[in-house]
Amino acid sequence: MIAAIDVDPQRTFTPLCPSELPVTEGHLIAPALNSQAEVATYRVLTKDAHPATAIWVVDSHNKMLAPLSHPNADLTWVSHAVPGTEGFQTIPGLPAITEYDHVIWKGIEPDLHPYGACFHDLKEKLSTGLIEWLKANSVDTVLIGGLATDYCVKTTALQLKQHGKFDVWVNLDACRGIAEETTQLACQQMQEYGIHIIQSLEEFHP
Ligand code: VGL
Repeated sequence: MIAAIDVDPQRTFTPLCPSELPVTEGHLIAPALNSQAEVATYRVLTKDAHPATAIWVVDSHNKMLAPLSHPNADLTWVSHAVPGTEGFQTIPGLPAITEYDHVIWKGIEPDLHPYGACFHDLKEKLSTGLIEWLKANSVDTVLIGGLATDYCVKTTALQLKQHGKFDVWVNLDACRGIAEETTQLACQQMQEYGIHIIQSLEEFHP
């Protein structure tokens, strides 16, 4: 069975929320996510859900990406994806969350800042249950899109490959990255682990 996974397609990662973590064109991926879901049996949504006062929060963009010596929060970020704010909402054009087959919220603990959707912690000890849910539903192939390619999409794809042993496909047409250089590196790294990186759904041949 195939599952389509929409990784963090939230307004916080789009120009609709310029004071959070706007990713160029992040708000435009809904049609590509909807198309990839049509070739899958299941559709899963993951969402960042962060407290506004988490330990990794800084108050301006130029203080961001500073390394933290904390076991479960590696970098500083501005506040983003706070439940109850616009940034937490999914981008326009996606189904209501009740239409998905499964939903994962991550990052709710104020001292944890996970990127991947499979574990609550950076050390990958505390499962969110995503891998277990996919296995329980006989999923062997996952088709991933979302935001951002170079952080949460990359880490989710790597976790699904390494810990779940799924056949993993990342559909770039349904993703956008924060920065060009880290996005290219992320694609290289994913390919090294045996993940299929495809430009569009036409290249999906499970
Ligand atoms: C993300 C940076 C910080 C992402 C989340 O969803 O890719 N990136 N937090």
